[in-house]
Amino acid sequence: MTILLSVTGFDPTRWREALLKASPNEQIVLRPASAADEAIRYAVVWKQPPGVLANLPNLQAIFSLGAGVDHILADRTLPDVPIVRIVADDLTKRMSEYVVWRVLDHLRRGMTYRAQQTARIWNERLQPAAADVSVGILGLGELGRDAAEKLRVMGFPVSGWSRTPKALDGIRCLHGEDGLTEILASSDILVVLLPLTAETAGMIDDGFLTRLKRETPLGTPILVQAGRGGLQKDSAILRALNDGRLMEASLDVFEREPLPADSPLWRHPRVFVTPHAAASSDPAALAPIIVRQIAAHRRGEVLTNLVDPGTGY
Ligand code: NDP
Ligand code: OXD
Repeated sequence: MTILLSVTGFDPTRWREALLKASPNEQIVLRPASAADEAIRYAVVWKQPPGVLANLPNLQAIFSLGAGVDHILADRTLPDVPIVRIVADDLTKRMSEYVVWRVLDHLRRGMTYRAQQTARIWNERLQPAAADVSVGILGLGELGRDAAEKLRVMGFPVSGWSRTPKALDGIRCLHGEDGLTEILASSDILVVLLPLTAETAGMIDDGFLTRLKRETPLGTPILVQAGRGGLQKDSAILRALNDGRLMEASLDVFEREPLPADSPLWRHPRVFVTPHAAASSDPAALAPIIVRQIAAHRRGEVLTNLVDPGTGY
């Protein structure tokens, strides 16, 4: 049986090796494939070039190399087969580490103290307690729920926002348009862990940023964005930083990636940039999960972590 591996944006070698290590008897082919298209039963992809999956008559499922699937669904020639996304402890823990890291760094005035260190300024800043700083998380899925729980344990009052209603211990759960208004108006630090879909595309715009709180214990609100760059208008975030609607931002994702060298976000003193690295997909941890799913499917078991093409996540 043959698995097609189609990857854009990074070298697929580590994935190929990890897939083969987890399943030595499979044939893994890279596009352009050397094997006949009829042999290909499964595709494992990250940002596959459009059309690559269109003419595989025996394709049974597509696996995303990450949690998000917007990169797959963007292909208008996609065949009508199930799409499976990554849900894995390894990925979830990495994202929660990023969120806790960024939230604590903002809480403990990391940006200010780094600037003070450069200028050799000894000046202790007002330090609110975690209990006095509310964190709102947009997206209460696999990643948002874990981050919410870890922040709650650290003493932050945490709210979360999702599309459908939720009930989570110790977390204020909001949904729908009224829920969005409430979470934007009440969060001191806003964390975004939403998928990119038709509903969420471009939502972090001027109007959204104007709905944020005016004053917080840290000054004005702080944005931590690790969902997808397509959710935001980079220029709107810059305007909000410059006119004081936002105090600081940690951005892991951008409208265009890699972030263009001339983007003012690179050199903004109150922006912390990471290169879409909040939760990297680690081949050694994730390839065995994909291979186990493929093996189970071949035994006739149902696939899990399926994407709903209707909602787009
Ligand atoms: P899930 O599918 O588990 O969760 C998505 C959450 O978003 C759900 O709570 C869902 O609501 C909510 N949601 C979706 N659409 C809307 C909407 N229109 N309004 C309100 N809430 C909405 O995804 P994950 O938690 O696993 O991952 C989230 C995203 O994180 C990925 O799609 C990907 O884009 C991004 N990501 C980024 C990484 C990085 O390194 N920067 C790494 C990994 C993922 P409901 O619960 O009601 O369905
Ligand atoms: C993902 C990502 O979706 O790495 O997993 O962005």
